[in-house]
Amino acid sequence: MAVFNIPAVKYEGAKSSNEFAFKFYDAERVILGKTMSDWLPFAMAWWHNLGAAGTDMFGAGTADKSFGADASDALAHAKAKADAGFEFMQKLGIKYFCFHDADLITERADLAEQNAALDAIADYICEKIEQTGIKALWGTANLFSNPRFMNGAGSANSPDVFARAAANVKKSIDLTIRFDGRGFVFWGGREGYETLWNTDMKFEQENIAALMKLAVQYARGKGFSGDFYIEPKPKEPMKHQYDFDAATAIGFLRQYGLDKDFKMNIEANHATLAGHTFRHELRVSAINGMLGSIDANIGDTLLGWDTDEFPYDVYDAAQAMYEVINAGGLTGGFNFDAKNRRPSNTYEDMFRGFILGMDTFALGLIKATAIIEDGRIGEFVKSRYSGYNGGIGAKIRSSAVTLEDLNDYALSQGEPPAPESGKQEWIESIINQIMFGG
Ligand code: XUL
Ligand code: CO
Repeated sequence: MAVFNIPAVKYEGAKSSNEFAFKFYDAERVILGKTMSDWLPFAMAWWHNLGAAGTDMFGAGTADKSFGADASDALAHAKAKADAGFEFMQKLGIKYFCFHDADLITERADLAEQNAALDAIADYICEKIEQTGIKALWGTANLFSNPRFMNGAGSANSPDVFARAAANVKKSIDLTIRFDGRGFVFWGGREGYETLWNTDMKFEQENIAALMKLAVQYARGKGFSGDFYIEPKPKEPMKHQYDFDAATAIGFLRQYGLDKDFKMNIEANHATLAGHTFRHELRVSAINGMLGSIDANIGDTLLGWDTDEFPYDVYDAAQAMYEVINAGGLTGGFNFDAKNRRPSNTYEDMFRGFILGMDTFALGLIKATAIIEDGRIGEFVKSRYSGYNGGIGAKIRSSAVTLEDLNDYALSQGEPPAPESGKQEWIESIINQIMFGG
């Protein structure tokens, strides 16, 4: 029996006034040699979509996420969530989901009981995967909600907590493999500190790396060939989190020899919390060969926390897609780590959120493609560096000069030619022309 009283969502075009239709996301439309659905492997976040009921610091939930089950019966509720989730993804044409172990079924304190409960719901989810072809984009272990992880997981001062975190990672890898996942995420929500007075930062970072190494060894031994991801975030819940931003996380991976197995999972709202743009984090990841996957959402410039809103800003999405296209696409996908606003509390709103997000990224893809095909900006960027194509520039690029050579060159040439305009305003008006010129 269907949970949602909404038919499958179809593409109807920009003029459609059907609120349950896509205006821009046309899965089969070919853009730059690939279909939209290949460019945009969308994923549903199990936790927000099937779990988050609108609770905030000031009040109880507003949405009913029982999906018709008795929420006190853990397995019945978990199955109802799975039923709702697969129906929802099928109706939207979404092929992937992302999950934490703890999202799948109510957590038990006892590890053996917890693992048995996870196995029971995993059997059910595997049947759904078999029936629908929908699978995991990535899995992860929730190493931040339970009070046992209050001092961290990999970074915990207690080896017993470290061991429990490792056990949860092991189980989450097993589930990810069973769900045919493309990747496995580490988001270090409690891997950081509240005060340096009580913290051995070096010790904690070495231990986080050790946990990641153990995870890689185990998963590779089980035949997992997907990517591992770090999902950087600078703060929240901790005052300072070690995976502050992409540059920091990449440095960490290189320091501990993890860079061959890991890439970045970049979340838009985490980028802005770190004082960067979403696009900046994508560029840093891409130029280091580590752009893996995206948690697609948006923050609010007036608020200082992770609001996890559905992305609606086409200008922002176009910039993101410009980076993604230039990087050749993602090996991961676009996970809507996004939730409805608290007053958007109906089942219909779940659809509205995804239609908004999918259309926003479809428009981003269309507009970024237009910017690339227009060519003016790409050409201009190339021409800005063209001085390096020959002469002294080519020698600098091929490391064929010494500092003394450059000194001699500078002496002989006199004052360098006047610098040329960076033409930012011209570029920005081209962007507006392409975005809004029809
Ligand atoms: C928290 C966040 C997480 C990760 C997975 O800010 O983004 O949901 O995506 O643990
Ligand atoms: Co996220």
